[in-house]
Amino acid sequence: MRNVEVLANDKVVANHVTFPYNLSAYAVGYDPLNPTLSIKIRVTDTGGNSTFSNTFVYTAIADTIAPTVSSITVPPVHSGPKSVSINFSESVQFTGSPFSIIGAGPDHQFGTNDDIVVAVTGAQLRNRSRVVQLTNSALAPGQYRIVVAPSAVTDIAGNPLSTGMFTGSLTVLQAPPTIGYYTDSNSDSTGPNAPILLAGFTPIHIDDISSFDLSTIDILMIDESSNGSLNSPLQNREPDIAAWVASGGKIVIHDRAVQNLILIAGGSTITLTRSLGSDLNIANSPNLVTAGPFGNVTNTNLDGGNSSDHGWALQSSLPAGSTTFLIAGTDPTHAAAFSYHFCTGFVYYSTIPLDYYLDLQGSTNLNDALGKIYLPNVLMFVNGA
Ligand SMILES: [Ca+2]
Ligand SMILES: [Ca+2]
Ligand SMILES: [Ca+2]
Repeated sequence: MRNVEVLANDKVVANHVTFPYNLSAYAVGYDPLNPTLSIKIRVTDTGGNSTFSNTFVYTAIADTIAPTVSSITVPPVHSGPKSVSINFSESVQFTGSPFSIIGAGPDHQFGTNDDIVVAVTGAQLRNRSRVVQLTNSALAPGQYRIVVAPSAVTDIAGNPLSTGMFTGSLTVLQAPPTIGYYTDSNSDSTGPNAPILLAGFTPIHIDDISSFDLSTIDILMIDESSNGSLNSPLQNREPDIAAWVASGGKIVIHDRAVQNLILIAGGSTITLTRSLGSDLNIANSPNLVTAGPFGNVTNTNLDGGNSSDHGWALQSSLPAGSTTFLIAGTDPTHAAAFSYHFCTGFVYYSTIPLDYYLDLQGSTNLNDALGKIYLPNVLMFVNGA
């Protein structure tokens, strides 16, 4: 078969050359004195031989039903939706540039001084003219109104959308922050995935730290699973990671080696001692890590691990303004989990061998306490820091 045509009153109104030949056409040119509409199909083969279907006869009636807006949609894009689509009840046409987008602005109210006019630079008819797709600037999270000028949009018969101003609204939600995680010496591990999801964030598994683009994530989480030194791919990225944190990045480190990982985040003055322990205790109570939205870390529920911590930082060596959350053993000068600002960035560091428990190799109690309470609390805290 070469093509299939639809004829209305003996005029070709649609023609398809590809399977499955779903044809549609507008019954335009309605004449109230002669409302009869005869429809037939013509099929032509590749040799040029054609045949007609039966003729179907209908009595046409004028379209007096005004079009309506059935929905307004935006694609879910992390960087802020573009291309607002206005979906209509039927095919429409418009003249000029009748579409505008108004943002409610910081006060979340329309009609106030901080309202924002979003640039609309184009409007295209899609899906047999049932959709108008706007070309607009990216929409930051917030509330918006889509405004259509009066009478500027009509159906094909010329019935206007509305005699007044049409407005429809949409809300653009904040995309959840993304957390890139890398388990040094065991980069295949997906152990951090579940706690990150539980905390409401988007996990990004970093397999290869050597080429990873840090600008694509909000928080970098590094678990050192080696008891010795950093692997060379991570070592080679130290300057990049340090620069990223210094310029506003947030990093969460859990370090089995308790050696030089802290150097990647402005910790060169910190005095570390590597010593395996099984007794963690709360340093300052309450704090957002130990009494967070996912439950409480207590003086006992992280104890008894093999090990619970791999040592400590000397409290007096921590950068000015640090906060200590957990101590190793009962000596208050032995910080096992702490945070500090580094330039415009933020650092959370702990000597807990977290990778082991996120890979569910410890007891169920410890795996749960670290994966379902402690780490989600840490991530919420760091995200809000
Ligand atoms: Ca109509
Ligand atoms: Ca406003
Ligand atoms: Ca304890």
